[in-house]
Amino acid sequence: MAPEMIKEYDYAKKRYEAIGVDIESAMEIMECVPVSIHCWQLDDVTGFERSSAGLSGGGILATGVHPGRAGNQEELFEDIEKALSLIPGKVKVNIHAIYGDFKGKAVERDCITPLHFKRWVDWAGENNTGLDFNPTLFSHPLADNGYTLASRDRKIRNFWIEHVKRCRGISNYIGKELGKVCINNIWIPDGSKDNTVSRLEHRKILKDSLDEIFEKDYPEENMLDALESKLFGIGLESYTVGSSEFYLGYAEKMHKLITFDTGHFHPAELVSDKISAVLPFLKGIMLHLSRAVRWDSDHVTTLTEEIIAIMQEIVRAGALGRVHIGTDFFDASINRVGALVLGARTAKKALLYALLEPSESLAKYEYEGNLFARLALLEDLKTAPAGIVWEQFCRTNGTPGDFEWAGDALKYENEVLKKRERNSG
Ligand code: RNT
Ligand code: ZN
Repeated sequence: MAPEMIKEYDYAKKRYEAIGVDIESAMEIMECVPVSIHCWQLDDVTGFERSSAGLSGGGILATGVHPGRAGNQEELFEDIEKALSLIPGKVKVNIHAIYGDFKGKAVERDCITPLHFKRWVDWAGENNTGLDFNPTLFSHPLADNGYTLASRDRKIRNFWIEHVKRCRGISNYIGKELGKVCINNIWIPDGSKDNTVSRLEHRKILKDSLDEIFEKDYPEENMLDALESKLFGIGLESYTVGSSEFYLGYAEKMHKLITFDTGHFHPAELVSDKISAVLPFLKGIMLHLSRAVRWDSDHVTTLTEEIIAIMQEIVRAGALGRVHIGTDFFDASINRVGALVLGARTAKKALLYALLEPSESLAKYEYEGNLFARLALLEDLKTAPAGIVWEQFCRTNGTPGDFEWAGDALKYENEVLKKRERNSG
């Protein structure tokens, strides 16, 4: 370490020690907690199906025509490896069923097998990362009429039930092979643009479909099931079958994880406050960190007060073992690799910030009813030297620090992304 870095780090250490925070133990925890980065930021949720025309339907949308989208497995691996080199500490990679190794063949979604994901498993093994998984219930003709698992049409429903069952099997295979749990997160686009009268009917159908999907048990050390709710999607403004209440009820009853996507709630609702509300009842939580801007739920995650509050709630609850941190956004208008790295670094930075909290003093003030002292400590913490500790975390992991990594991402754009054939979108 350069002498000036040592000096800065010692200063930060003393400053935190003075308020009862041990930065070394915060760093140790940082080394153990992975962030699951979503691969679909790198290709605008296009995937590798032969017929793939890109993201369509389901009320989600990637906007922008920035050059350099990953167009095949090699390019995607190349981009993820670049991202890994710029994200300090442990990472998992979150993939979707449409990213299978289909070798140019048309493989229907109700026919995918673990073999289609062997390449991912080999790659993850070589790169020492875990993988998470998602069935893909959008961008498909059988998802075009608004309903998949909640469809009244038995044929449509069966197709998607089979798809999700296979995805659970694939997640089990991935987790077993890698020796790291694979979370299979189910999000469905089902809903309607306008006033819907059969609300209960579709929800009962969804419940029955899920019951059928979960008939088979897999070892928990290999795979865990998660259910992701949503408030609404574009073109699906009036009715969402998989609402928050629906999945909370289901997850509690069936011992599943709930996925909180930070863009999937009313703007006045806070995911940070939902964490402690569901932990007494649920098996665990998967987080999709994103940033909602007006009607879009998928802007790049930045270090907002809410992202910090989410991490503080996890740390304060001692729930790092039950809350799985991941990102989920799509921005096709800027350097895609840089955007992914930014979101992942932010998630980790927020976690570090939360770990640098003098929990004993704060709790003591609260028990004593000294609420002024609690407020003053929380306020002063906002300008404590967390950035210096973050720099150290980057350095010990051989990763560029702040004000350096973005230059690397830009260089990669100039040297690699801009040279790709499909030069826009
Ligand atoms: C959509 C959900 C879902 C997707 C991915 C692609 O609103 O957030 O998680 O973003 O499955
Ligand atoms: Zn999501």
